[in-house]
Amino acid sequence: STVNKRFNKTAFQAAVNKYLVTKLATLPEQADAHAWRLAMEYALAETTTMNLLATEQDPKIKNARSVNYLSLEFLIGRLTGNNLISMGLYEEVTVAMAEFGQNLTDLLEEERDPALGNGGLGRLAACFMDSLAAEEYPAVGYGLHYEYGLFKQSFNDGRQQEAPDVWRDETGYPWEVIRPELAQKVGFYGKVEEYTDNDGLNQRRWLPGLQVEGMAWDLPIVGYNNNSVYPLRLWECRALAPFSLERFDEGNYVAAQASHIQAGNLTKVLYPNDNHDKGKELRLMQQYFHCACSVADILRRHQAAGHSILDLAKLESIQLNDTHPTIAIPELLRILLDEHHLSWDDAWAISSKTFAYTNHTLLPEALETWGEQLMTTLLPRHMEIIFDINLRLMGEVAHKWPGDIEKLRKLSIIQEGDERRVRMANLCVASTYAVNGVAAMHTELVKRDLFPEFNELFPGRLHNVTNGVTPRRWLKFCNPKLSALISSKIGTGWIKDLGQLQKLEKFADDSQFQMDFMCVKKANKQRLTDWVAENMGLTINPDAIFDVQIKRLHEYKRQHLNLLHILSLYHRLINDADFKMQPRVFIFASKAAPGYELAKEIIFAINKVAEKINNDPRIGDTLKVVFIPDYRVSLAEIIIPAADVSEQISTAGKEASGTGNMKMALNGALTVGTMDGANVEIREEVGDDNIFIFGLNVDEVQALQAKGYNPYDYYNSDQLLRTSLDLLAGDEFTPGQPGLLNATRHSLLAGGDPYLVLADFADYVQAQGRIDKQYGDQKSWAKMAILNTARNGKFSSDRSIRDYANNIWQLNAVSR
Ligand code: 26Q
Repeated sequence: STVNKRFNKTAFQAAVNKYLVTKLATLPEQADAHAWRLAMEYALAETTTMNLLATEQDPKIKNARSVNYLSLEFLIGRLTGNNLISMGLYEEVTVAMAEFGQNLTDLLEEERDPALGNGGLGRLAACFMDSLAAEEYPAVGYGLHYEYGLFKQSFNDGRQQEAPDVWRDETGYPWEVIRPELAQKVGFYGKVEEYTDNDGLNQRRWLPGLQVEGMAWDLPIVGYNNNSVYPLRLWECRALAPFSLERFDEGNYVAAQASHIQAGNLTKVLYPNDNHDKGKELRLMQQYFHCACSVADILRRHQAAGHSILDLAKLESIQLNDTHPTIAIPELLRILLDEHHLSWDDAWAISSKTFAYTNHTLLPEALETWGEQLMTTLLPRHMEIIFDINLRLMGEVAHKWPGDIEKLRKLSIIQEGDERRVRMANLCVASTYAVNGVAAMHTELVKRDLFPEFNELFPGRLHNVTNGVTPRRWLKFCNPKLSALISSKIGTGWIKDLGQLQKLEKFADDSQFQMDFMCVKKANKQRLTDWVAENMGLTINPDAIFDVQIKRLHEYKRQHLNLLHILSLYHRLINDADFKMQPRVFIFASKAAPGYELAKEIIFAINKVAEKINNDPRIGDTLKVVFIPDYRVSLAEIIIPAADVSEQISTAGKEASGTGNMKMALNGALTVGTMDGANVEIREEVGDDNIFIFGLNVDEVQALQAKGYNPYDYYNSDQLLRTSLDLLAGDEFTPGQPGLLNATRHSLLAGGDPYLVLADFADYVQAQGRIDKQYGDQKSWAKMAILNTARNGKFSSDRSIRDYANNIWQLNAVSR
């Protein structure tokens, strides 16, 4: 039976009134927007919580194969608007709240973003949960209930300032529900003991020196237009009170004591590093805490449904979102070996058929390794098991390549050196049944450059699953005007079947449709213009080209290449009377990891250049630079629909996929990009005429670096480049303080320019020139923009999830 009833406005309003009083201790006459919003969310959450439980209890679900998505990050963004759309209640609730004198749009603007992720990887996990629920593939998302999400960013004289992100209200977060009966205990430290069991068999067991509690919080992931609600289960770490130590020796007691305060706070804060591994003990503790709680919960569900532990791999698949939850593998093995007393072969057969791993990066500095010392101290039994896995792996390697020491060294899970380290990616490839890259090109590079030997040793294990984005949030919800226009032409089927957007192709030459499409774009640009005026006190021209680069700040993403182009335009506008260009607004939004000095310097440089250009009377409206602070999901929802140009300019071979590229193309922006990540597939879909590709490809990048790259070769021979870069050397943008922006310039010259910014500069400037020219022809620009919307249906996360379900998880949808 279905829990979804037709919307009962009177009952809903009564529930809102009830929560105003019982949860918020206020009355309708006194309530402010904040209280109204919370009461509304509590009222709506009644339905999602009931559906969550009904889905969980459904025998069809209990007996179906399901996937468990393990991720340290779920960058979900605001839930209310999205849930209203999925529940099909947007219009109804607009009316019901209006009768209280409350405007739904304003109420939705009141919600803070749960920023429980850094960037692409975390947002991908959120899109995947949305698509799992939409496609009704039985699923549980497992993550951490951070008290503080990614830091809030502000600028102080152009420099990034970080402040803690408090995403939960003092009264709680209406969409989440605490599940005390699902709480778990998690151990750390201690020792491994050998003992003889009742059958006289030698066994090993771990006696932790410290225990903490994992409390479960469920967020409802509401299936679009169906009755399925799956949990996103987030674990919160709590100190076990009273301080309880089972068995310990003197040394471990002290270690445990010292860590106790920390341990009680394990889930206080999300690590703000993106694509960089800072091997901190607390981070490893977070990872193990997440894995221990999640694996225990998976086994609990499996056994509560009456299934045998021996059938685990038949019913459950565990997807590891990067290597961050890798310790789930030795954790499952530990439970199978030490608690269920399975043989190694039986335990391994189950574990290695249960886990699959997604790789999101080739950057060496982002590949996780953990020191043996730390691992042994924190997780002594897991370290033993990792050595056991490696012993067998090395046996296989020696069998395949007899006498080949080099192969052993490359494939070993243990990296030898001053201190031995555990390579988490090697552990994953050796211990899972499927490994995937996140875009076609990335997967090829994983096979060719990262794991060629593994690819030979385990043929067929490496797959590609190209990333995608949810069309509900990234088109229907964030761009209501374009959604309405699309639906007026091709109906609403595209919302669940994004490939249907290709039906728009036949309107690409239709003058009326072109005008309507550009009219929607203009309205979205006006919305962003108003936002910038209101929040930043800056005036921009909505008729200018909106050129957008929104993503984490990283050298490989090359925001400084964008900056160099801006400097070249500034220079030419001032010094070349013949130089003409279409008015352009360059829009940045980006956070830098707090410890990434150069990234913060690049933010500072962009802000200082912006300040000067925006106030230069010689420039006027022609060139503006806006760095919008505190980039987050809800800001992306305003910027993306307003983008004309999408900057995807990473050094070829460095961006695994990108997903912002998909979002902007889908919303009718034209991409200027390198042959990197999913840009390659976007080009394949839209055709060479509808995208601006520039720069070295990955083979050329590798060849140039092999022969010895020298940035001065470019600096000395390209006058525009030299002039642009040298603008950063003086006090042009920092009056009276010459050299303040030198860090960025230095990194590109004496610093060696590791990401080949100078090598790609000239071609980038050319591509930008083509864009400028193209925009002058509004009709043909409109056509190209329409074709971008029409031809990017491939990049729905529904398609990604079906690829996973069919090729990796062997999962069937279960409709309720
Ligand atoms: C690791 C160890 C310690 C602390 C932090 C980390 C850490 C945290 C986050 C390492 C990496 C990340 C995030 C990586 C990430 O976002 N990668 C992006 O994943 C997207 C989804 O597949 C791709 O589209 C992007 O290309 C990729 O950069």
